Amino acid sequence: MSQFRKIPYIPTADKLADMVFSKLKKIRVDAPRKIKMKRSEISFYKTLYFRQFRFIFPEFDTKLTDIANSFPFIEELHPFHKELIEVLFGIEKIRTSLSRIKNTRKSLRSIERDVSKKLGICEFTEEAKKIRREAIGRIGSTIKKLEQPLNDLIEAKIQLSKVPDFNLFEKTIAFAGAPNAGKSSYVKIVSTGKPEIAAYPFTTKELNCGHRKHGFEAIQLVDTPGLLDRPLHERNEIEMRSILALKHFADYIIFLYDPTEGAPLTLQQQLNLCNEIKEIFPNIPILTLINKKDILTKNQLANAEALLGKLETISTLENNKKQLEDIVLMVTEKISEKKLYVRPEEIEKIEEAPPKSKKEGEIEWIFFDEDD
Ligand SMILES: Nc1nc2c(ncn2[C@@H]2O[C@H](COP(=O)(O)OP(=O)(O)OP(=O)(O)O)[C@@H](O)[C@H]2O)c(=O)[nH]1
Ligand SMILES: [Mg+2]
Repeated sequence: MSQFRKIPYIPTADKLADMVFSKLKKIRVDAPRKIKMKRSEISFYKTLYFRQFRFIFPEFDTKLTDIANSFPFIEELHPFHKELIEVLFGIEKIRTSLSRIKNTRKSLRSIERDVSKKLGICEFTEEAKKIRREAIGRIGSTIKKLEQPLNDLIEAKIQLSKVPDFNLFEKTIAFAGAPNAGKSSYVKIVSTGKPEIAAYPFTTKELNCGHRKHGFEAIQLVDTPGLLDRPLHERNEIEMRSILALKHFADYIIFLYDPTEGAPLTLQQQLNLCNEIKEIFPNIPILTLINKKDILTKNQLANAEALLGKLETISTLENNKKQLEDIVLMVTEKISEKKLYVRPEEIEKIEEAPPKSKKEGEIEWIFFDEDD
């Protein structure tokens, strides 16, 4: 599902220019012959420059086409990815970056037409050199203008590649709660997932996914970044990853409360958070648990129960694996069979016109030989 990891290398604008211009040195023609020196010199330079341009333009065109085509069609993405792109970068921004790359191909074709015309009629060596210099300058600054669009695509590729490969057909339990509540610990103990665990809040910044077998089926367990007690519109990009994962993948949510003293959110704030989740996702069942029972004092537990009601207490520690597994099993059995994911109606691909025998506007380079 994560097509973003398959996107090939996207160069920065400088790197792209380097990649093409650095190959120019390898394009050579034989030195002019002495007998027809005067005639040959201009012929030599024209041949050389025509060869160079015949290489440069198609090379940039191919590279830009590859970059633009390597990015998945936004219309065809899963709604989760679409919303994530919207939250992280803005869909419009990505679309604009892609169309600027495509438009640059047109600009380069226009430079190509221009330079071919000028070089074709030029009669003096100095003039040919000037035409080449100017053309290289124009190509360079046209590519330079792609700095921002290319950087945007590189950033999008990096960020989106971090999203795990969610399986849309597996029953999915997502873990939610305040930072430091023990979500990653839970997922790590009961699944193949290997999220990072640390004694400070906001350890998890990306979504993590683990699996475990349940009879003949596999269950998906999703670890999410911690959430704060604040309304949806104030949530940052990291929290929005959690919200979108809950929205698009969770068949069941396990919400963990952390009533210990060092918890970054008070119990009241954690309760508000849980209520907010219930409100946003009224159709996703939630199991609420009190975590860290191994270090809870009697007082802390009594206070927690006074506020939250009598909830099952757990500790997300390896020595309590059995209880954690039993809870997952119980929740899994409550999840009804998954409906197969139906792709949104295939939106007609906006494809470029099929190539004609000779592309419109394509220059037919005239090959000058020094003997001509
Ligand atoms: N004593 C005790 N410590 C726990 C328990 N569960 C988690 N911890 C500790 O609490 C800290 C946070 O655990 P994590 O699993 O990283 O918590 P998290 O909810 O994923 O945190 P964020 O990624 O920041 O949202 C770690 O130091 C864990 O070792 C528990 O049941 N008992
Ligand atoms: Mg975590």
